[in-house]
Amino acid sequence: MLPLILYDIPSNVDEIFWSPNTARPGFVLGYKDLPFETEWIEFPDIAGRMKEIEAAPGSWPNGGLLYTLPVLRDPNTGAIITDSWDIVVYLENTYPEKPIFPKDTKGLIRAYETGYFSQFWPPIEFLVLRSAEILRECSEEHYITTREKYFDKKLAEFSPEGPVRDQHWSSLEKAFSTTMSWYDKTDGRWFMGSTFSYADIIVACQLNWLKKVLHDDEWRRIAAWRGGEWEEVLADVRRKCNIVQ
Ligand SMILES: N[C@@H](CCC(=O)N[C@@H](CS)C(=O)NCC(=O)O)C(=O)O
Repeated sequence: MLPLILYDIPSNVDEIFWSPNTARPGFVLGYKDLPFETEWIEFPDIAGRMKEIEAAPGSWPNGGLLYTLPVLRDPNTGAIITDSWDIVVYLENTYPEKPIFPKDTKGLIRAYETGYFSQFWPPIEFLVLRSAEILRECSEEHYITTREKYFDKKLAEFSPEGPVRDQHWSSLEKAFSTTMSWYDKTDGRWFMGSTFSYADIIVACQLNWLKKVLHDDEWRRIAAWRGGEWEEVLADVRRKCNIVQ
């Protein structure tokens, strides 16, 4: 089997996915033991390279058209897929061993994903601010300019320390406690009890993002919630998906 190619965005932290969008297919590839290679593309180069390989554009949360990563190319079938959800569905259909949507839960997990993401929208400007800090110089400018345009404000106004930042922290805490209350309703380790699924990968990739972009003391603050439970969830899912870094 030829290795699949995952197109991802580099950072100055380490050579592994930081973005939750690209991490999700990355974790699924790892979980399914599928060989893959990463092609790293800086933000300003995404559109050019994606046009070159004839990948379809993705979209902004407001619906605007934009070339986005992740994109997956599978040289075994010739498929080129844009968007993390479409990629993981493709992987599940093409490589069904070790299912990530067990017991026919694709629709339910899709609904869960929407609900889960909506909780992380209120503090998004804080998370974007921190994400900008880990990008390499050539991506940083593109990232900041496009996000300032999207949110219609300067980066310095995204999450200034004081009441705005405090509000972001309380919405983050609320998002995590809501998620934990969902986990608490099942009996096993995973979102679906004793059955591992893409729902756990969604949660872990969000944690992975925060751990990579937040300052150390900020991540410690999250890790301290519920006696370190989040750190454990992340570690468990990473292990399950053979993510070593
Ligand atoms: N819903 C999409 C979102 C993808 C997305 O927004 N990707 C960002 C990187 S994390 C991107 O490529 N943005 C391109 C740009 O800002 O120019 C998915 O899950 O794949």
